[in-house]
Amino acid sequence: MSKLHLVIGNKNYSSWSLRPWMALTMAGVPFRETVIPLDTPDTERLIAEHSPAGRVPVLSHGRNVIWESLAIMEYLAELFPEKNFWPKTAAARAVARSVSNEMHAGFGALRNACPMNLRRPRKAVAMNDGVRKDVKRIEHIWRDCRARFGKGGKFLFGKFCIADAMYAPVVTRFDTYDIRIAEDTRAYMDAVMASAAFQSWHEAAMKETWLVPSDEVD
Ligand SMILES: N[C@@H](CCC(=O)N[C@@H](CS)C(=O)NCC(=O)O)C(=O)O
Repeated sequence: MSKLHLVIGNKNYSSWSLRPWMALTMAGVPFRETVIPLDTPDTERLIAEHSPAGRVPVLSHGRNVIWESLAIMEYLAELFPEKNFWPKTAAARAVARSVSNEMHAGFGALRNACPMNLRRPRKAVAMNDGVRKDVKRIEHIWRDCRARFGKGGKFLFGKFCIADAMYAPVVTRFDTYDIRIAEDTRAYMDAVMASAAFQSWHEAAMKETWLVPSDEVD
């Protein structure tokens, strides 16, 4: 089988890149990675060498090139059915896909106000109504998934799946921006952040020196 090659952005800032990277790493699927620093004079040219959409993440696998974080993870789920990238039951899978798509398409207020920035010292920011609404909805999603499907483990559907990967950058935002959340939300965040995969990504992010000024929020 051809080898998987995942092209990603800076680990400190690239929230979309974190998603398929976490999914692959948590599943123990070997892959090669290339990091392209965002917001440099060379970024556009370097990404264009890999991605027809001009964005990261992008996965190549032999002649197949797959972009868009969720499409990449759908591809992985098809490639490795034994890894259960999605939950096993149709009911859980349907909800996992719903909340993953909701993440992919939404929560713009939170994403704009609180860009992923793992090196930022933990500090609260002023939250507008849009951010508060996003946080409330996300807490509801996590609580509901955990209650209905999470019995077999610490993650949204028990075992780590694509839905957890989709929300991993939100976990970091809630932490970095010291957002007031409930105890069960914190427990879920701790489970994601304690994973060896997240720790390894975080460690690499701490060593990066590239700066993306637009993602630096006081
Ligand atoms: N919808 C895309 C979003 C990808 C995206 O916006 N990636 C950002 C980095 S996190 C990017 O490539 N930025 C490059 C640029 O703006 O030059 C996905 O899910 O993969």
